[in-house]
Amino acid sequence: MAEAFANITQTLEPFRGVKKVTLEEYFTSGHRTCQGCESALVMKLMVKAAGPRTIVLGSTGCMYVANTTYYTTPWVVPWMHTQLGSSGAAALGTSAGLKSLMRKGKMKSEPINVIAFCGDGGGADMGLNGISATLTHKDYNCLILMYDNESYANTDIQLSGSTPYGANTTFSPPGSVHRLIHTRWKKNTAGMLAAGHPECRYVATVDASYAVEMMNKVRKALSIGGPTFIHSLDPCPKGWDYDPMLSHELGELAVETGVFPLYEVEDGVVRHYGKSKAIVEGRPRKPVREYLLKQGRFAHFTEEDLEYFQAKVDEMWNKWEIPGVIPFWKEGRAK
Ligand SMILES: Cc1ncc(C[n+]2csc(CCOP(=O)(O)OP(=O)(O)O)c2C)c(N)n1
Ligand code: SF4
Ligand SMILES: [Mg+2]
Repeated sequence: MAEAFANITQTLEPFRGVKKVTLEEYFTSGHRTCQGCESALVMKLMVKAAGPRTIVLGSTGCMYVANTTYYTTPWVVPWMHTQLGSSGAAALGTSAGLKSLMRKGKMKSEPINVIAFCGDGGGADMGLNGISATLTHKDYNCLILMYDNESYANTDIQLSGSTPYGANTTFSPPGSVHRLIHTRWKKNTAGMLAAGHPECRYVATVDASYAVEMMNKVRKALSIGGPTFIHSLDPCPKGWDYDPMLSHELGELAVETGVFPLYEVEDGVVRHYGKSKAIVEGRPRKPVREYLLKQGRFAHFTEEDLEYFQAKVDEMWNKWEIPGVIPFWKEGRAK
């Protein structure tokens, strides 16, 4: 009997519209994130989508520090902190531990969701090796969700491999001698993980401005079986330097300008979503300046910087093997 649960997941049907979303909350009051923090919303939606029989592991960062002040916590489900860079190990270890305890009959056999989240510093940089290893272990059900606020935010907005080109961070302040200190293009984390892990059945990008779609991708990731990965783009009023009331709008603009494509890769098949799908089918993208110039971290950009940023985003849509996902093109193909 216990063996029967060895790799079975919960059945989590997609929410068919916002009115069908469950009312129960598993991430409630008791945190102290900044006003307008999109990552806090991501936590709330992530665990709402997962439901009560869920364990959440959180790597060091804003979503650990600001969510677990001494004697208070917003988490209603079991939650544990894991070291920065350890989300992969935490996900795999917890999943393996549960499986072992159930097999030995030491706990009731039932499918329990395991979610480990990490920031972009903890996921795209420091913990990339552990996430990669976990995505090769097809016998363990777990989801790693990377909330990407595009900096090491908790330690005062330092540059990460996920920080966009040219952004002003505490490690890359614009100056009179060098206007742009950060001149590297942002890592393509979801595309890289999807392309390189044949045992991983599901990788997706999400944006909490499209909340139902986001929750349904979490539900699919948890119920498909095996290790899965979701990359969430999270506007951060403090790090991106904008009025907190603009979080939702910036999330939409990231998609409408084509800066952050929404897609999933399920069993090797790519599916673009929502406005990203419309862009693939020919809808014009909004100019990236509409997104960038709403944020103080790009206030030092000149026309030349805006044009460069636009050209790089154009390249992603017009030249990549799979628009917004796979960045190669065949030798000899027109550039
Ligand atoms: C091994 C290690 N190095 C450095 C730190 C200090 N530190 C704590 S939180 C943090 C930022 C993490 O950034 P990210 O993963 O992007 O999460 P965010 O703070 O942006 O939410 C850092 C560098 C640490 N806790 N552990
Ligand atoms: S710094 Fe950014 S990610 Fe951290 S709590 Fe504030 S808004 Fe959220
Ligand atoms: Mg971060």
